Amino acid sequence: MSETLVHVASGKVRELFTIDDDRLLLVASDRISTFDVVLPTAIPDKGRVLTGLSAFWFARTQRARANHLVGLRPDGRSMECRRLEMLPLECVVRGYLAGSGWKDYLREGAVCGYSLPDGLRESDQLPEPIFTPATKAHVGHDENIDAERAAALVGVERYREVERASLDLYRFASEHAAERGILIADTKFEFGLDAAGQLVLGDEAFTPDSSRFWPADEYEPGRPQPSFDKQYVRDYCESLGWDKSPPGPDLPGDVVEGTRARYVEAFERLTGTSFEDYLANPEVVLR
Ligand code: PZK
Repeated sequence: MSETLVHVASGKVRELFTIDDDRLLLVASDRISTFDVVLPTAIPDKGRVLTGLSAFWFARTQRARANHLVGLRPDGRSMECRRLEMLPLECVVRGYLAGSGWKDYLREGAVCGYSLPDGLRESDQLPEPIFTPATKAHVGHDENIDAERAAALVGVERYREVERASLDLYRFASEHAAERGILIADTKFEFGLDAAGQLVLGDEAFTPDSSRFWPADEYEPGRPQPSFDKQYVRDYCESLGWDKSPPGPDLPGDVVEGTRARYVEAFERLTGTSFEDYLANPEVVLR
């Protein structure tokens, strides 16, 4: 009855293992990255919060779009997934102007070929959410690309399908989150194809690592927004004058505790489930 897991890939803060020919195990660690550097100090339970949030969203969107979730392990940080043929595209939806979208807008008045109205401020809500695909960079940053280049990577029909699926998912989750005081400024999906060639949502979904979560009560366009989850970490790192090259600094206990509390708060607000109940039985988020 014991199980042999073969390690297949490492992300910055997650690990991927093979269970068998059809299934993978996606394990979220407690590691945290900031300014693109993984810090030496872990945030206890961060991986469980992110796995629980992904599972919550997968369960709530499965009728609209199939996803790779097969089940949660009792540890709360490991998700059994269907093995897919992943598409070579980062599927980003932006509802607000931040990050590389803001930079591209300042430089060219457009993001991924969408020209936007003049006079937008940093963090402004866009007239409507836009699909802004990017290439998967193996080193360094993903590169934003226009629809034509993205369609060349996956085929024009598949491109239209991932665009529609991404926008539908974003509208659903951003409305749910906004009602609970969290703005999802933007988010990234990865899709794959199942054995029958059907488009399936993979990776993680609407976690604070794949999305920008902003506290709605502090929202004020015209400046960068505080991060719902990582702001204490960023502020602490900025206070040190760290040059943002590795290795990153150790975090003091109060920053660790404050950050853990923000992750748990995001989980509880979005899922409506106490984190304690999740730890006792992770499957509560699937109901
Ligand atoms: C897959 N990644 C990225 C994520 C890592 C690497 N369902 C799937 N089927 C096949 N492949 C993947 C998935 C998913 N999800 C995802 N690479 C392959 C990745 C997390 C940790 F190390």
